[in-house]
Amino acid sequence: VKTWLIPALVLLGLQPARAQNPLITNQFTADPTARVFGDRVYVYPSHDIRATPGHGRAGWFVMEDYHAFSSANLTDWTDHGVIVTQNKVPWVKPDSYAMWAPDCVLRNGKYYFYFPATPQDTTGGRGFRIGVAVADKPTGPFVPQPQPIADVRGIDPNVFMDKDGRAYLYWSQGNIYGAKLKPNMLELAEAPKTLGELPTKRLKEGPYVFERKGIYYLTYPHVANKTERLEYATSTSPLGPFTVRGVIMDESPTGCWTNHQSIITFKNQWYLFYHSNDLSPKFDKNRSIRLDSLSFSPDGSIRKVTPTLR
Ligand code: FUB
Repeated sequence: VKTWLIPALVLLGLQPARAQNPLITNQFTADPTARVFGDRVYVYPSHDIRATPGHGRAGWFVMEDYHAFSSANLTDWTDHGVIVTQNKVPWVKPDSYAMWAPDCVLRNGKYYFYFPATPQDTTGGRGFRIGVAVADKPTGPFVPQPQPIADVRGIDPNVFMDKDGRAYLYWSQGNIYGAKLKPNMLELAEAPKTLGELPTKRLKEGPYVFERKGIYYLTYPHVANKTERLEYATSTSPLGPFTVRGVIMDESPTGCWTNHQSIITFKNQWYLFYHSNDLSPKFDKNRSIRLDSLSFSPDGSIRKVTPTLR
């Protein structure tokens, strides 16, 4: 479609078809956390790469850094380049290729980027820790903190900023945990707790919390059958107790074992960001981020989202 024709087609109600999903085609991307900062949507995904001899484990997730992307129209995306890389974070085990699902939030003019990785120092236990890097702009430069967050072990950090100014950190380690953050955004203000009656069987991970009309929504991928589907629970308080409500997106029609979500409102429309394996149909550890619009029923329940085709 000629660019000059687009406004006329929109006016006539004939929205031209424009490539949308997957959002990023110059690299593999997964676990998209979308945030609205100013008049743009920023997306902070994981960055899947392929293992090469001596670099990462073949057949598994291989992730060494994070890029940030932004868009003013959800169609044209700018790649702002690498914002955090594994061998420049003091506490991360070199060449561990385990920079899994991140998040980024704005507080008092500073951008706080939360990311999981495997540490050099495994005193007190092996497994993932969660770190923070801080910047003055959403695209960095981000300065990593010298140590991971104390008393947190797990993956998939998510930070929810409530309207009263309080911030909460959520993460997963078999179960989903949450705790209030101190105003410095770098330390827990209290002991972690579980969040209520979530599914007890099979893996659940990737917490993402948002609030709408006084209802707190805890969304998470859960392996209900073979692959992860996106489910949600609600509460009247950010740390629960949450009650399971239903399914946001069914299991992958293309067999992608993981999914991972974030939900935002932008220009009066709600959107679900998630991932699939569009650019790598035969290897589901090389994923691609997607988005579709999302809506609510009058009682506040989330209407199920069907992934759009490419
Ligand atoms: O991307 C690596 C892991 O796969 C994430 O941390 C999980 O949420 C799943 O998407």
